[in-house]
Parts: sequence; structure tokens; C-alpha cells
Amino acid sequence: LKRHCKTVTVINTKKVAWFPRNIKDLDCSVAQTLDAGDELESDHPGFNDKVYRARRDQLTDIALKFRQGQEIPRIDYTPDEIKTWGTVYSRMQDLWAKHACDEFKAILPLLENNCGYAVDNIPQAQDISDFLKQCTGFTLRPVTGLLSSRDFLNGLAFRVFFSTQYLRHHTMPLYTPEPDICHELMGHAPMFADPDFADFSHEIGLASLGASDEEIERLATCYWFSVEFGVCMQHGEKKAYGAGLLSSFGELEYACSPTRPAGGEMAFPEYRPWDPYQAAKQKYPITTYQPVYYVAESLSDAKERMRDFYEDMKKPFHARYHPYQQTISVDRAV
Ligand code: HBI
Ligand code: FE
Repeated sequence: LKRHCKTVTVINTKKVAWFPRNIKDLDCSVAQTLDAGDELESDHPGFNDKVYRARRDQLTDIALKFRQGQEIPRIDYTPDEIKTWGTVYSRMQDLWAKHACDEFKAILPLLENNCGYAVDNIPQAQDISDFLKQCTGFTLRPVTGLLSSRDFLNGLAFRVFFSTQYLRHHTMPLYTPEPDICHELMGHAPMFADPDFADFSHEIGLASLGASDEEIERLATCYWFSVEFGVCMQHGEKKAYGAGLLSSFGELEYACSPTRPAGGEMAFPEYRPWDPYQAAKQKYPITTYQPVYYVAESLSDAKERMRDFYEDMKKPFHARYHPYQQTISVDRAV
């Protein structure tokens, strides 16, 4: 499946970037990844491990064959994979209790009871997808690896979250250079069960449809400082709602409750009130802890401020999602 289905879209005589109109068009959105899912970088911990690479190929194949509407194939995870998951899960449990937002902590037990979240079990994507669908209409779809910001954000407009299915390398259970199943299922999936967070994500997705490259860049940066590294105030303390924090053994504590470095070995993060106009312009590192976090008053505050931001975007149309048909319509003159 190549990009042949992607051409420009013309709206009100203006050319805009191609975007999916029907949920089935997401089959085109996932056809191209930035890092080919099957080709690891030479500094990846699994680069020289033949068994690991063969397993990655197997999981890539499952994601490549997947078509929208099908059941997500169940994966028989190996004892090594389950051990890696368990190492991360058990280390995160104490940290979640201290630093995760209330919404995350309320949802986790439901995922344990309904979807098989446990130290000794890797939950199946289809079970989580079914659960999320009942909560907020979000579903998961397997992907082979990193998508472009545009393709990735476009999926959110259909309440679809693209989710990888492979695990990080077992020799470094607390490190991954790319999104893996621990990041997706521990960090992202629980938050999509929350209605405010689901609306927030959905609206970033709608805003991304047909947006210019510059606007996509700004939206992706807002996504980074919220969905990935967002912090909010609860009970007078900083709590994490971003998946990059909720799935990171070291950064969760650093972001929510840092101790001033005695020897100056680790910088102290800077906190700014959540303001998408500011966040959209902020540079950020992707391989180290974040030097800056944006702190929202609440998830619904995060959503409201993001809404003001979209309304200011220069797009020649507004996109609407129709959940019964799973289609997008655009309104005429804007
Ligand atoms: N692709 N598969 C995948 N998973 C992500 O989490 C992801 C992505 N592409 C871009 C992205 N995340 C974000 O960093 C933003 O650029 C939207
Ligand atoms: Fe992520």
C-alpha cells in the first residue's frame, strides 16, 4: 500500500494538504514511517541482536497487514518480553502513586480488571481498544513505527491512536529510543479513557487536517508539551498527565518533584503556565529530560486553552467528525 491515495485536497478553491476523510483512509496514513519500523539505527540496543530483529520483523508484518476495521491480532509475548514489561510496570507503580494525575490513577485499576494490565502480563491491544471505545470512543490501531507528525495527528481526528506493538530491548528495560508498547500502553492508553483528555486529543487531530506544514509543526509542539510531557496542578502539587512522563522511570520524578541538585549534575526544570501560544514556539530536546514543562490548572483548562489556539489558526475551513459514519466533513466558507 503506497501513498497513491494521497493527493492534494481542494477546499474553497484553496489547495490544502491531503487528509483522511473516512476512517478507512487511515490505511493510507500509516503506509509511510519516518524510521522504517524494520530498520533499527546502529545505536539501538537491539541492533546486533538477530533474535530481537526477527521478532521486530514479525510484529512489523502484523502492523503492515492490518486494515482499518479488522480485529487487532493477538500477540503471544515471549517470557523475555513479559519480563521487560514487568520490570517497567513494577518500577512505575510506586511512581504513579506519587506523581500521576488523579485521572490516570482512577483508570489504571479499571485497565487491570478489564484489559489484563499486570506485572506478569502484557495487555492485548484489541482489549484496550474495546475498553477505550466504551469510555470515550477512542480506539487503537497497530503501526510499524514513527509516523510523520501530520499522519500521526490526523489519526486523532478519528479518535484513533496509532500504537506500536514491539518491546524495547530486554538488556535496557528502562530505556527506549522510540515509542514501544510500554510507552503506548502505560503512558498513553490510560489517558484516552478520560473524556477531557480524549476531547483535547481529538481536537488537536481535527485542527491538523489539511493544516500547513508550519501549523503542523506548531500543533506537534503543543502535543509534545501536553500529551507527551504535560503536567497539571492537583491538590497543590504537580502531577503528570503526559505519556512521556507516565512511562519514564526517571523523568516522572524529575518533572513532578525534583530535588535541587547538590553537585549540579542534573539541571532543575523550569515550569511555565500552560499556554499553547508560547508552547508552540518552544524548542525541546528529544533525547534528554525536558528543561521546560508547561503546567495546566487541570485537564479541562488544558483543553480550553488549546481550543482558543485552534480558533486562531489560519485554515480555510473547519473540519467536523461524524462518529456514526466515522467520516470528516468540512464546512464551506470560513
Ligand atoms: N508516530 N507511531 C508514532 N507514535 C507516536 O507517538 C508519534 C508518531 N509520530 C509523531 C509523534 N508521535 C509526535 O511526536 C508528534 O510529532 C505529533
Ligand atoms: Fe508518545
